[in-house]
Order: sequence, then structure tokens, then C-alpha cells
Amino acid sequence: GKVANYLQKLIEDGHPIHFSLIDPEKVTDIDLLDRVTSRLYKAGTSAFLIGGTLGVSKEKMDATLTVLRNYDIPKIIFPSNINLITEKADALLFMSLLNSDDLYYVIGAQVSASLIVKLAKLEAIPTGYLIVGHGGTAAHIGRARVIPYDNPELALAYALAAEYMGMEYLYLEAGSGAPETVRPDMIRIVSSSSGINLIVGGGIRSPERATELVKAGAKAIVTGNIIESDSERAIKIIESIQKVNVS
Ligand code: 1GP
Repeated sequence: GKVANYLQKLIEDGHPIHFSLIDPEKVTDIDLLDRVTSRLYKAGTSAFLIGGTLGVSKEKMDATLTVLRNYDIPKIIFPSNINLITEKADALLFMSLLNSDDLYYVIGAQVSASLIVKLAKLEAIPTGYLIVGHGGTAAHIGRARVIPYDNPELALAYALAAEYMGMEYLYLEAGSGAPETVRPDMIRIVSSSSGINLIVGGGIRSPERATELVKAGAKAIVTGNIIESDSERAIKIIESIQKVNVS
């Protein structure tokens, strides 16, 4: 698919990927969203992720995607459930929450979603989702048995399982607004001993931390909250990881 090829090319060229996560539930001012996303785009964010766990509706997804429609970078749904699927996006992270105790989040939602995705002509990006440490709301809703921050071997076991099942990406998620991000040590161990591409998100608030995570082996980092609370800082994060060559 087009979006998968675009991401693959960035990885092959050694460019760290930056995803700007927009939570439609938190969008109160469309003009402000327009201004902020335009600056993220100009700073070089690689793609927009659109999604949230609580309080998001398809209407809100569509309103956000309408604002983003003119940017020539991918608009990718980051769905917490099947109701967030909309044909206005280019692709979606087709995720299985690997460490959930609830089969719904491992395979049930995916079965319910698959025909909708097909009919909407959305590109599905096969992604394992692994909730680490704090976990935030996603861990609670997803009934995840979180991977402790200091247990990289356990994360590696999941990463290899995901890779052997054919997933292209593994999203290590510390939870939106997590007080601590996934640790560089975990990223280093998982990325050096598996072939899966790591997306890392949750609690990334500083250019220094973002750089550290990319240097440790994250192919992509996600920033959500910081875009809303301090967009200047989000821009600095984008600029700083662009200086890292990961090839
Ligand atoms: C949440 O990983 C994302 O799903 C982003 O987290 O909002 O803390 O940046 P933040």
C-alpha cells in the first residue's frame, strides 16, 4: 500500500518517523487546530494519527480529518474501537492489543472491523499494540496486563511473536500522558533482537527524550498531549529527531 511504502521508505533512508497524534475529542477550536497542524506539517511531521480512547465519535473524527485534508502526508486512524473507522482517512493502524486479557481487543474488534475497512478502501497497516508501564486509560479500557517498564525481555518475547505472525510494526505504548515514557533500554533490546519496526508513544514531552528513544532504535515516535499543551515544544521534538540518522 501507498502509506506502508511511504513509511518503509523513510525507514530505509534512515529518517526517524514522527507521528502527530490528534485526539478529536480534545479539539474544541477548529481554527486553532488548523494553525497548529499547519505548523507541525511545515516542521516536517511525517504523518497525522487521529484517534483517542474516550469520548471520540465518528463525527469528531470526520471533522478533524476535514481540517487535515489538504496536507499531502498520510492521515492514519489510530482506533481505540471500530466506531472510529472513517473513509476520510488514508490508512489505519490495524492493531491487535497483544497483552490484553480480553479477546475482543486481541481479535474480536478486528473481525468486526475488517469488512468495514475493506469497503472504506482503507489501507490496513498490520500493527501489534503492546501496553507498557503506566499504561494510562488505554491499559484500563483494553484490560492489558502491562509490561513493566523494567522488563525488556518480556517486551522482546511479544515483539518476536508479533514479527513471526507477520506484523510489520509494534507500537510500544506507555499510555497517553504517562509520567514516564517507555525506557530506552527496552527499545534498545527489542530493536536489536527483533526485526519488527518499533513505534513508541506515551509521555514524550522533550526533544532530549525523543532523541534518546530514536537513538535507542525507535523507528517512529508519537506525540499527542504535548501538541495541545505546548505546540512549540512539539515542533522542537520534530526538529530534533530529524537531526538523528538512524541508518
Ligand atoms: C497515546 O502514545 C500516544 O496513545 C501519545 O501519548 O499523548 O502522552 O503524547 P502522549
